[in-house]
Amino acid sequence: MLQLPEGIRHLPHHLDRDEQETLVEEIRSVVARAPLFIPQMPRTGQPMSVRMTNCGPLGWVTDKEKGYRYQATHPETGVSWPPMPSRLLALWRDLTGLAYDPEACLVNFYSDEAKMGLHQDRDEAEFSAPVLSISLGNSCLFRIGGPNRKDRTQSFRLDSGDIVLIGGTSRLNFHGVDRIYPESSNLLKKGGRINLTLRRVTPAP
Ligand code: MD3
Ligand code: FE
Repeated sequence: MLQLPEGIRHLPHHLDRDEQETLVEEIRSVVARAPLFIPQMPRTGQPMSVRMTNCGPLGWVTDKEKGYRYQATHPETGVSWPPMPSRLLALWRDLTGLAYDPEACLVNFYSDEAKMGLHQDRDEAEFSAPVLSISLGNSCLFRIGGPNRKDRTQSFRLDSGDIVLIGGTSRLNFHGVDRIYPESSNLLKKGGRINLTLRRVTPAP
């Protein structure tokens, strides 16, 4: 595998099986309070194949009318997002070394057929803070390019328990998930993959 772009740290199998199981239980509690929704592309209303929810003070949502944004409440129930589990805040603190908390944890649920097209994450007002990504369940083929859509991309596999820290000059790089590898993990009994991304949304204090 070639070298990762500057600012990207991949920590393979950072979480052991016990920690992964506990996190999945905590995410199940989040989903019980904030059900998975089907995000829609701005303007077209085209549904994404990934289902989503959030925890923390802010959550990322998207629909046909209002497009990509962060908001404090669930788009369908109108209820505030559940709090971020303290072990996620502890992971953020330990791995980023930052004194301030993330504001959003986006929970992406991929069925074995789901994928996510190449995109940039630029709906945050704070790009100096890193994004912390946690993979759980089936593995995926992740792709990352540069700051322009036409830039060369490289692909690598993300397995259950892997963490990726995205910071520095890579924060605005294009990236996506090309495919899920069915039956590559037995963490989730019904298959699929969960990805958690912890983010700072408003300017850091
Ligand atoms: C590289 N999620 O939620 S996580 C997303 O696996 C998203 O669900 C993917 O892209 C997933 O927006 C990838 C790793 C990741 C997250 C944010 C990034 C990589 C990134 C931001 C900039 C560059
Ligand atoms: Fe992204």
